[in-house]
Amino acid sequence: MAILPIITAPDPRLKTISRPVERVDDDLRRLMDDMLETMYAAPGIGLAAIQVGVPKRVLVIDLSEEEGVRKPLYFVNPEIVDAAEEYSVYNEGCLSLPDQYAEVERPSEVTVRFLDYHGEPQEIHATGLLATCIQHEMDHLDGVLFVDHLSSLKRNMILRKLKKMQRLAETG
Ligand code: GNR
Ligand code: NI
Repeated sequence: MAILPIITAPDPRLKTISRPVERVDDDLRRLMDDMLETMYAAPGIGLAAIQVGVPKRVLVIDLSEEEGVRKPLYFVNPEIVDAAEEYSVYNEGCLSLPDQYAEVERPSEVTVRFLDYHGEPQEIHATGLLATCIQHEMDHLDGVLFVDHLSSLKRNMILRKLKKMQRLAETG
């Protein structure tokens, strides 16, 4: 397994619409293993393939809180087949927008259809943080970042802060 570099904004690759996966094979499982290791190392609770530069409709999530107990979830070609009319607000972060956070409103519950690690079709009903995280990751598959849900004023403030931090990190 390998830890891959994570792409950060304003890299234009983050705006890519990722392509559906045609086959869940060993190459794809290797990518999912590497994504999971990259996510744990970051650390983060989710990661979409485009964040490591691969434009495939693949994401990994692990919300387990207990130290040393891993409960990875793998989603290939995920589709939201039902969403609650109720919304909930979560203070979101993103590994592609390091150290930036903002409250984002999303449907509080979603039903998601996808292929698992073995290519088997699955359907889950997600609530709470899992529902939020799945929607955040699925946005990445369509080139959307959490700041795209904010007013342009808030979005530009965050993107400017990020650029300033990146500049400071470069000049040391
Ligand atoms: O690690 C992450 N935390 C997080 C917190 C609230 C809502 C969404 C997320 S996902 C994020 C990792 C990431 O950027 N995934 O794309
Ligand atoms: Ni993200």
